[in-house]
Amino acid sequence: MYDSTKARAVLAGAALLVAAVATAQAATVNRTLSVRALNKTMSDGQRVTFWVFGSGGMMGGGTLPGPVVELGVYPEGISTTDTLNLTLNMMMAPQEAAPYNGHTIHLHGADVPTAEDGVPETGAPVNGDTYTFTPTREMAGSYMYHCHVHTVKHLEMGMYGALIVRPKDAAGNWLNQITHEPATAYNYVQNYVFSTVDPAYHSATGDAIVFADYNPRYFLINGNEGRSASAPASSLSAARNSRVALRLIGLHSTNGTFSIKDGAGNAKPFTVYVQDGRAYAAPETKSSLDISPGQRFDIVFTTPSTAGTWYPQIVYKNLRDGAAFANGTVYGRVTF
Ligand SMILES: [Cu+2]
Repeated sequence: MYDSTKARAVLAGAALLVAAVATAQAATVNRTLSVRALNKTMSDGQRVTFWVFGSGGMMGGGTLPGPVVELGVYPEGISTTDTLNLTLNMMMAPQEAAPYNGHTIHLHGADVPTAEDGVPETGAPVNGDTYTFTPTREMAGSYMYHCHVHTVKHLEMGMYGALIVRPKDAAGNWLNQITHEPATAYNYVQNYVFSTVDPAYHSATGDAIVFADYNPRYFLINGNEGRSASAPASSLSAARNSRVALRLIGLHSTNGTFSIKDGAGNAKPFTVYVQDGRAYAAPETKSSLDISPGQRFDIVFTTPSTAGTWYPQIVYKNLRDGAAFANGTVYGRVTF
């Protein structure tokens, strides 16, 4: 005979268990970033001073780009969510002269209260703060953080990093997917942070005339020049017939066209699942993608069944006329 009392008790017990798991899994991610000077010798022998974010404490170093910050979001039906508390430590931070001294963290593309937006013009403190961000599950994808003081200068000084909103399962484990949609699953993932450098900006201060004209000389992926296919900015060794996800994050101050080419120069297809932190209703398969400053695209491609090498690459282009910059192509590499 069917025991409805027992069935109800089992259901109630299951509901309690789900509630307990859901409460336990939400994470508060506390990260502290500091600002440090970083000297880098470029491919032409010139030394450029960057300002970069780092995770270190008082004397800790910084990296170009800054540390990757990851935040989890949960499957449908679970109401809790991770919260990021990102604190900017201003101890020993290198500074521009007044009135553009100070630094902030702007969580680009994230939906945050105005006071946490890191924009000095709307009242954000420029001497250190804690920036709070709680994403919803619809926000899975790639974002960026950067300093919003004297924006183009501080940004291209190196004050940026990747902010990744990643799906978790119901138990709180990371999923190797772009979103909760299983079609976005990957075997390998890499960030491709795009940026450009006009060294004149690095020494100019205040309202110098140099800021009227942006003339980049160095072109980067993940802080590296990668000027030829044989000396790529980023490389990955992947299995054949596997799925590779690239998180394309536009922190450059120019235009850029991204593609993936084989050794013979033929463009290979890839599928865009998420743009600017929002999933496409219908994923789009492309062989070329224009990426403007501030844009992000989460893409996946499948490696072939035969051995070879493909070259994800970006051609940086002038904002004014769309002309490709000399030496403005930066290569990545995927071998399989
Ligand atoms: Cu700054």
